[in-house]
Amino acid sequence: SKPAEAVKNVVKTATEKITDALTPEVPGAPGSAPPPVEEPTSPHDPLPPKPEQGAPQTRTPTGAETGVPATAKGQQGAYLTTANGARLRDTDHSLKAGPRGPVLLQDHHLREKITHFDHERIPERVVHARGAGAHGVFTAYGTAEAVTRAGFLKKGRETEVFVRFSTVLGSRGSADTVRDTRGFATKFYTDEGTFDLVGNNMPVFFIQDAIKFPDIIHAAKPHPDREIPQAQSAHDTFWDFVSLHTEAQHHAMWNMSDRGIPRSYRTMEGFGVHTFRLVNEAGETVLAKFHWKPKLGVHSLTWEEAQMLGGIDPDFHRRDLYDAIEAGAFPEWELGIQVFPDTPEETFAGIDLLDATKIVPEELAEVQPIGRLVLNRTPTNFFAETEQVAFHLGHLPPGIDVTNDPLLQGRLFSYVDTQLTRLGGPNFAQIPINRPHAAVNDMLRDGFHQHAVHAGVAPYRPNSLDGGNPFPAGDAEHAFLDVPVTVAQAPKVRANPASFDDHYSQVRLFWLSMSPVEKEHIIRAYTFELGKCYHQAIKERQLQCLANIDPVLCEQVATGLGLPAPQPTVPLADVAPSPALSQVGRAWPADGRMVGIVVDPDGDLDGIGEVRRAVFEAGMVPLLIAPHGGMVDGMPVQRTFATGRSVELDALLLAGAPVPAPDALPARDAKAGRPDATTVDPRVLLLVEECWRHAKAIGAWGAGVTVLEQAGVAGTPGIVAAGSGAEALTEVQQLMAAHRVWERFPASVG
Ligand code: HDE
Repeated sequence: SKPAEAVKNVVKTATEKITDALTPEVPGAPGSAPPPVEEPTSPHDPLPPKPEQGAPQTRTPTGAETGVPATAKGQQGAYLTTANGARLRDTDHSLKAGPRGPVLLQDHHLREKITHFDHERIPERVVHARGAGAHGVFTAYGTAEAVTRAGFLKKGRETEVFVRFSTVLGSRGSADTVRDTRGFATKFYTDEGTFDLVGNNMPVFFIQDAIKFPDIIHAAKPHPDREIPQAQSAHDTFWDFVSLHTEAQHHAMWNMSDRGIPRSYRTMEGFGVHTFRLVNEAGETVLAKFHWKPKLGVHSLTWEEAQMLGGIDPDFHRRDLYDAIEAGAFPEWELGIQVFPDTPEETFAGIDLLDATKIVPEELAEVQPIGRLVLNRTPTNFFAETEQVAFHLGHLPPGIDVTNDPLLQGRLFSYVDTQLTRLGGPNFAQIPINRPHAAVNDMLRDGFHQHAVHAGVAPYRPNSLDGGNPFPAGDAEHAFLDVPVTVAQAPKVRANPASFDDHYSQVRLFWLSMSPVEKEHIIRAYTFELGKCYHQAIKERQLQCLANIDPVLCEQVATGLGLPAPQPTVPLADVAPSPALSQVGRAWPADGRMVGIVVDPDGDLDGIGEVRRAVFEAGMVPLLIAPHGGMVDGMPVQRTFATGRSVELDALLLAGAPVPAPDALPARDAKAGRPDATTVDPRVLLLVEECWRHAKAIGAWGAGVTVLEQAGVAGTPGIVAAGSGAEALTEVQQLMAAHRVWERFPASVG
């Protein structure tokens, strides 16, 4: 069903449902099911599938609708069976020669169960191993019709999609919030064939030519001897590569910026990175770059939050995506394109469009919206869908074609190739999540895991035995068009165009586009990452690169490292900043933000219910935080002082000043030399201190105001001491539009 309808049909608002999901089971609390009293023993059918779990499991390997319910490939019937459907009496005891005897080789159930288990794992992706996926719908505005013949971009067309977000460097079990690039890969199941837009949350890449991909990845992955560090770029081999291959400097600075630690997958931009070629009905072509713009704005974590989350909630981004969709707070993006004339030079405003280390600033070429993506369904099974989904740059519908970008050209080879090992053979397109929604009539046959039962005898062309089928299609039948661009008569060389040698001007452009606070974060990130390197020569070489980008940046990082700042070896580029690159200075919607409300069950509870309701009404998620679980004044507690940490909150409201239990954390305050602090529970003070450090808005009323005083934050920017809960919330909400209270961060660089 359409997302809008789905939203309307839920009785609770999305954020009410998120709050329910975050509420531990408490008898009587809204949203929590009563715990099962005893193990159910009377046979009944498997649990029903989640609502709206239909495609793509309901497609055949050739794309036809089967009408088979999604569960058909999963569990059926009430009774335990073998893989072959024979019902079983016992799955807990091996077949033995007497209760104390040896296990018999004839125990086929034991062997089947253990053999299957032994082979449950497949190789993780060589990059982007850690990910989270979701289904959704893409609706085209029709604004791209003039430049592309792609049917799914025609006005009003709705196309099912599957999106997989990922980190790049870490293994499957690594933390979500590490400093890294994020993958943003979208599979559009169009009726003219699947289109995979396999992008990242950064618009540039480390290298210009795919032949260097194994090199950069070998350098960035853990060191081969000890296999550490996991999911990190803060180590010698990464900075060795980046400082020696200076084309990587631009992408490296994006990673060192706040873009490297997104707040949520829902608050990331996405970029196709390469320039593509679009072709319309008339055969006219343009060059284009794809952009995803998140409805909620572009937000990041602070570095300390990211590090804390690595321990407190390593699944933070995966959980956030799942909770939001399950609750009906569907994440949304607009797809946009920058369009450039398809000239023989393949440049725009002097920028080489085939160089994936370059952007075209939005101020020079506007991002024109062409459609809307809504993610509205979580996967039923992580392995079947998120793990087995296989993207490929060559999955293109008619109307979208590739360019000669040497990075793109290499990717066109790599993505199919890697699936052969990862998914065990050439038939991965028949795995349910990968099945096209367009009818398939190929001449590919046999191979491991062949699921189709192909009829006919003549999988070749031309043939006369299968009635000539399949037939080639033309324009009238929407055949894919390899745009007949002229290929230059040129000598075979292993070389780049000269324009690819400019490795610094756009890094400087990015740096100059940052606000002071974002610059400060970049300086700290470089200082941290290089500080984690062992070899001084690598630090010095990277400082040289920074000097070529900006002397102030270089000096600040050099000071942090305790090394001299070198002079630039190239003239500093004269570039105009691109304000669109900064995340600071704009107002964003508050939808789905988390607001913690600290309550004192023994104190004044007046007005808390209204504030909680007002948070819901503002489209945000309230989390009640109390000294213990259960219910407070008829409201369920989502977090206790033991389970709640500041990092999952976007703002904090203090409705009380809970005192510590007499035996709680004894010697702490005496040690800190502030005996007066014992009047407020130190865990609440920690919450306030962290929220303050991470530049979150904090509001208090009633007894809560004393907490501000005891935490030593009263009267500082972004702190609201109000007369009532309603007043506190209103002011906090205004502060939240800027995402953070940026003034609180020191910014030494103008
Ligand atoms: Fe990838 N990349 N890549 N990459 N990439 C893979 O394919 C590769 C590049 C990106 O959620 C692999 O199925 C080469 C740029 C995403 O399943 C592999 C080069 C961009 C994902 C591969 C690049 C990306 C991958 C590993 C240099 C952004 C995850 C598993 C030319 C535009 C997709 C797989 C998912 C995955 C190769 C560079 C994005 C090995 C050779 C540039 C989002 O085929």
